[in-house]
Amino acid sequence: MVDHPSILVASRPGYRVITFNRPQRLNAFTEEMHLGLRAALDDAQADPACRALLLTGAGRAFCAGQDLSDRVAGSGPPRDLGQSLENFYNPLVRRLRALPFPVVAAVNGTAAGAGANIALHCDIVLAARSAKFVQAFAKIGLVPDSGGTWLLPRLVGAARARGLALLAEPLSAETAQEWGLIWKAVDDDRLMAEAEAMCLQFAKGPTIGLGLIKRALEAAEQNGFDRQLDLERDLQREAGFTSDYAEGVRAFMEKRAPDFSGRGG
Ligand code: T3D
Repeated sequence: MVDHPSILVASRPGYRVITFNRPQRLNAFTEEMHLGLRAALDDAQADPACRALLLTGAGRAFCAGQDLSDRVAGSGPPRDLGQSLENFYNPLVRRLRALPFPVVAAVNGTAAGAGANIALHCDIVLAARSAKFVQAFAKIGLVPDSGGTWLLPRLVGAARARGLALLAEPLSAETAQEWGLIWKAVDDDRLMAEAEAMCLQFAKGPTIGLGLIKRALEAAEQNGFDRQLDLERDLQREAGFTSDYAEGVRAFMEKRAPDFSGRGG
């Protein structure tokens, strides 16, 4: 299993915990960290026993976005930041949204810049009550990236998206919950226990069905009503042929808990 200095991976029954591990820099991303995360995601996706993922940060932050220490203007030509998005951030957030199993973010502290948007692309976002979300980009003259300009208006509406992006002020976990930006704010000392319990629940779930739910909701961002109905028909057909669906119905009729395998066929 991948273990990079800046990306720690722990295996649990049915799921993995990936921890951003550069606490002295509030887990800000370097190229090395991107490569470590990419390898950890490849590894998790290739493992049929991995049915959910938990993302969190070491120390007092979740992630402070891009590490700015090597972005200070020097004597050479200015860096092409579009290339950085093309090579690293865009593939990462596309990947997170497309993973065929649920991804839970346990936002343990500040999530800033791309770090905030990476968290918000996860399927379920739990945040410690002390955590904050900061669209920090405007403070340094940048545009919210990693899908931020797409995601924010969809999650919280145009007015709040504009305020968050243009003012770049920290938003508390509780307000984030109230606004519908995240699933839930939880007491700091309960965060990891709640996140792990949720991953365990997903790891015992009908994985193919859960992946199909993700696909349906993803497509709904683009589709009109009729197209979405057609997609639901197709995905329901696929779900209806899984052994987990048969088990789910059997368990319901027998008044017992289902024992989902997470496999198709
Ligand atoms: O460049 C590209 O590739 C394009 C892509 C860009 C994607 C992006 O994410 S751009 C946005 C980058 N991130 C930021 O602008 C956030 C910068 N950080 C902050 O605004 C604040 O640090 C926080 C709001 C996140 C937290 O504030 P606070 O007061 O809790 O902590 P602090 O004292 O500012 O930071 C603690 C240390 O972490 C400090 O180092 P020191 O003084 O103890 O040696 C600070 O410099 C360091 N740190 C925090 N964020 C970053 C960082 N070092 C490098 N890069 C960071 N992003």
